[in-house]
Amino acid sequence: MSLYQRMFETLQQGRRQMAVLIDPDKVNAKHLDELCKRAELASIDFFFVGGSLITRGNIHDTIRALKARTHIPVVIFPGGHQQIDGNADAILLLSLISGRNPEMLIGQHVLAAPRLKASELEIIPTGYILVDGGKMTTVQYVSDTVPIPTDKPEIAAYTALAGQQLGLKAIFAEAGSGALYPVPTSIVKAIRREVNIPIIVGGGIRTPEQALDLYDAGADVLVIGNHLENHPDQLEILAATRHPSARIGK
Ligand code: 1GP
Repeated sequence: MSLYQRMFETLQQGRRQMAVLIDPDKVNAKHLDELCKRAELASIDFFFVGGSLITRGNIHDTIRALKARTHIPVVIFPGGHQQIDGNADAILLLSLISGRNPEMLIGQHVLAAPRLKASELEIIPTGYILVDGGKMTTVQYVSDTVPIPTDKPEIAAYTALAGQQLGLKAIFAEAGSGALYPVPTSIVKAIRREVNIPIIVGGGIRTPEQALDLYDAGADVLVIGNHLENHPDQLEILAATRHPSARIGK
């Protein structure tokens, strides 16, 4: 069964999923060891690997290191066509549909196409939607696109619907790494009303309450990066929000 089928069937069963995002610039072997151990214990669903701007790190080394340490599927979350690596299990082939920058809508994809064809990577065509997260994030700057304002859920919803109508297989609503606040629940709810493909949400998620609210709003997969880089000990408590009983006892 493909990773996408598994993601889709899991959401149809009403089960929530979580991905830990690894930024190759910010990990070392010790950190990766700890995250992999904690992620295995917490049965994290995916590792996402990539970044809008990688300066010091090497994504290929990071993917190899992850594959050597864990059985959790490794999914490339690419900032550009250079980040393709056939050693991963799958790639979110992102088209930045909230923006109007042709390079991010189709340009990078043309450059990526021959290497993707030659690889055995599972391709998950994904509509990438940037939403304002309270500050200018790297993805916003590097992609040269304007995020959707937080008080415009209808724009986000119809952008997502257009993505689904174009045949995209998932929607990724993104506030940007290190955003001051995550994608608002009003936006996730509006997207949920319009699409029946998986909704991935990331950027600025730090607390179990934020995670629970986003799942309740309709998110299928939450992505957490920054916060776990600084607080790997929080992985278990964040992972527990996938379970419906997580609010009990609060
Ligand atoms: C960024 O959505 C991811 O692309 C994760 O964001 O690093 O803020 O958790 P954070």
